[in-house]
Amino acid sequence: MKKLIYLVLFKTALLAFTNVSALADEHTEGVKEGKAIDACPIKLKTNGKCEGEECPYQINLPPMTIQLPKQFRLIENTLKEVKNLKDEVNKLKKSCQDCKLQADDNQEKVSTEFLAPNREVPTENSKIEDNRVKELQIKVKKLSASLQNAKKQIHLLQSNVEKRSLINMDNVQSYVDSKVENLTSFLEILDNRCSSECPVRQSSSAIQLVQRDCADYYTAGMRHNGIYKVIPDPKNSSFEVYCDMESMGGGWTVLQMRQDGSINFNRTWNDYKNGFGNLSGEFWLGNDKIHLLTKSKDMQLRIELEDFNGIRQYAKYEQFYVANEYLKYRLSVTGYTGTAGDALHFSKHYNHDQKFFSTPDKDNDKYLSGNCGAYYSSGWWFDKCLSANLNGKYYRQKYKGIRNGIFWGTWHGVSNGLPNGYRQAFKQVKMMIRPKVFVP
Ligand SMILES: *[C@@H]1O[C@H](CO)[C@@H](O)[C@H](O)[C@H]1NC(C)=O
Ligand SMILES: *[C@@H]1O[C@H](CO)[C@@H](O)[C@H](O)[C@H]1NC(C)=O
Ligand SMILES: *[C@@H]1O[C@H](CO)[C@@H](O)[C@H](O)[C@H]1NC(C)=O
Ligand SMILES: *[C@@H]1O[C@H](CO)[C@@H](O)[C@H](O)[C@H]1NC(C)=O
Ligand SMILES: [Ca+2]
Repeated sequence: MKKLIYLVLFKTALLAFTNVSALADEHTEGVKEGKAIDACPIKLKTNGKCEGEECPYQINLPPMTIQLPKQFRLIENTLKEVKNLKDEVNKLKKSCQDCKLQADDNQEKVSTEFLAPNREVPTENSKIEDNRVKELQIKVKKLSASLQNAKKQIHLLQSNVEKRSLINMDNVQSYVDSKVENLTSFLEILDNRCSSECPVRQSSSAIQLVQRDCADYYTAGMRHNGIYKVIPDPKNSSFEVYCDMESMGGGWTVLQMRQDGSINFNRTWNDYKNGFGNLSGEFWLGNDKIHLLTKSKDMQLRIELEDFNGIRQYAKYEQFYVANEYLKYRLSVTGYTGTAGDALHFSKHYNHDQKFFSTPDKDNDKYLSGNCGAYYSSGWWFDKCLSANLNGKYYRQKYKGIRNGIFWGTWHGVSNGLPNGYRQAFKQVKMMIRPKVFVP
């Protein structure tokens, strides 16, 4: 019975086929085939050249609907994401082109206040700019190609959908995720490059010019002391800092301020990590922030001290860096000049350079029989223990007893000692940093 049906079916199909191919020329074949399929759901046709009975036959099945697992929605979403990424790349491309145009414009006129005042753009610079833009364009092209690739891969996946049982959805998902992540991080890099290489930026632009520290604000034309928001590392969030735009040429990011004793500096590791106090008054900016600021550019440190006799002196260090928390905020400080003396490198036995940060609740110091932070009630890069400590207690006048006040070991008269065992007190102390390359 079954055999008979197949035979009839086969014959009908064969008949249809021979009729069609007899009538059809190359041009109309598609249409006729369509009709044949409409008429009969199954169609047989010869495959290639053949002779007589030896013809191999091929069977074409009509369109089918296959229910797929709902995870395949992921692919759709990913496609959308890739599309978005591509749009972003195009935007970036556009804004980089804007950059180039602006660079060209700047050769003729130096206008907006956001342009670096001392950034002249003679032909040599513009060549460099040109090269950078070219470099960026190449990068963008590469990225586009990479995106295209990702798209192709996904299309391939889609067209291979019949073999879905062979595909582990988790693998597909993580593959696509990693691809998108790679592309995203690449975009971020491009974004950084573009914003750091583009001195002028329109507010309509997709990317904002990032102020990494107070020097960037100074360069952008800001001349008032006060609180500004900075982003030294685009991967981290922004935070506020106090900018000294008036002392010694301005552009200083203030790390620490002591002036009236209103803030207690006897604090925990966590407090020193995150910062404490009042940016308009006394404060410690915070070790994480200091790390980010000193990581983003080569920084110099300036320490200003004033005692209660009105004597003001300073210590400047050409290089200043604070490592991350994992490295216990290790201090790197070299290149002293100034009038206050180099108390951070006092002697072979008292040297704060390359020392870890310690607090009353965390002993990373070189003092084996105790915790300098607890003993002197402050957080600092203690050796064993100190020739300088700017986070000591704020005394309003000279004091006696344990030397736990603000201390600078090379201050005039300190080595001779004050009469009757008194210790020096400081009225004002300030620590601030500025990029090495900064030109006021
Ligand atoms: C993403 O980048 C990493 C490191 O460059 C690489 O090992 C990985 O294969 C990349 N993933 C894809 C899907 O390209
Ligand atoms: C510093 O803080 C610790 C812990 O709160 C406390 O025990 C110690 O007395 C404080 N030191 C001073 C000088 O206030
Ligand atoms: C911060 O310090 C400034 C100046 O000393 C003061 O005017 C302001 O009230 C302080 N703010 C807070 C929240 O303590
Ligand atoms: C920067 O990011 C790291 C890691 O996410 C975090 O531990 C650190 O606290 C952040 N720093 C600041 C200043 O937000
Ligand atoms: Ca110790």
